[in-house]
Amino acid sequence: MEKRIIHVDMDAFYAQIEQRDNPRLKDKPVIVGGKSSSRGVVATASYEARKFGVHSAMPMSRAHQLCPDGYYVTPRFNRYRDVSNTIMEIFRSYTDYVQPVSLDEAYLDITHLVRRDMPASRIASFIKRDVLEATGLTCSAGVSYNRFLAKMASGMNKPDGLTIIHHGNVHDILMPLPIGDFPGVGKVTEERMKERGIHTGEDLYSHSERDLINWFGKRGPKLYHYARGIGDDTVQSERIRKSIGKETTFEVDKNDDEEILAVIRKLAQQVSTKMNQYGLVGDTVTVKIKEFDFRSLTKQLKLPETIAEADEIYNISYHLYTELKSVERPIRLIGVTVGNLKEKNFENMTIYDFIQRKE
Ligand code: TTP
Repeated sequence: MEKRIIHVDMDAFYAQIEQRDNPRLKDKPVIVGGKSSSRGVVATASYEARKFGVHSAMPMSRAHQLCPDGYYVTPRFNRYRDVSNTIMEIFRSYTDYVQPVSLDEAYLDITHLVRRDMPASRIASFIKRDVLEATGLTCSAGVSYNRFLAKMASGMNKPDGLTIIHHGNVHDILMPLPIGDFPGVGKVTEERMKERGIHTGEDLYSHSERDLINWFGKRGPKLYHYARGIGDDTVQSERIRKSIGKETTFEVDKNDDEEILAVIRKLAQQVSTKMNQYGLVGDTVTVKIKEFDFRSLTKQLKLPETIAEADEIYNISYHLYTELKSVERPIRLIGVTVGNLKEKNFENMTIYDFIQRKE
């Protein structure tokens, strides 16, 4: 049966909270971020500030140039965490299938709640109402039959939007879409697409699955499906995650330490990004390898304190890898996992710990 998924995303999350808590900031260009030193970057900007061209991840010094009369605020992560807990509780009062993506964003599977007289869009409007009543904050919701379309929909009418993508409008929405707006198309893939003359959803749509596999490998089928509005519709409702891990299977077995370590570095970065998105830290690191003949080996280290940074995860993984890997035996898979997770104590956090672009 076709699913009904809602993606909820708070509008200019940190900035909206600051405006709510301090009425002087209402309707003003508010920029939440580090100090205007060279390292400071913008975490988020209120919609008023975005009119000046200020946006997330921009250096604060640049923001000051664009918006000299803006109201600059340092982030208060504990405050944001509290609001996050409140909205997640609201979501869970509707359905057990809630998958948080970050502090201010989640997917909800509400398939079982839909009735003829209770369409998914109405449920989404109730959720928006509850969030507003409980927190005084607006969010945007997207409703569709899979996750990527729901997410696309939530971004379409921000702020305070409610957008539905259904079979009747999906084609018209996807065809003109810039290729970089499709999931999984980062800067590098976008460039490779453009070299092939693929600039929009329509260009993507015009190619066969075989072509896309030839050009983009394993991602080919996914891209082919995205252009047709087909995507993953599972909402993972792990309430408490025990571990966060990433692994890579090589197309050809590998035995070169340098190459494998480069992959480990990437995996450590991905794990760290995920942990930061969920606001988690952990104190065990596990490295798994699968040798060419499918023999699986793992090694784990329990640390005296928790970590979440990519470099730390990498350094420990490096040691575990060198202990596991036999010189003579090429491997087909490598994985890095951080376990025994806890919520990060936002008191001790600096903005630099948190600024990480989302996937
Ligand atoms: P987003 O939901 O990506 O964006 P947003 O809340 O700024 O605004 P909107 O969705 O309406 O466009 O991010 C949620 C929060 O995460 C954001 O308020 C601040 C934080 N964040 C960072 O710290 N660094 C970043 O680079 C991004 C994108 C977000």
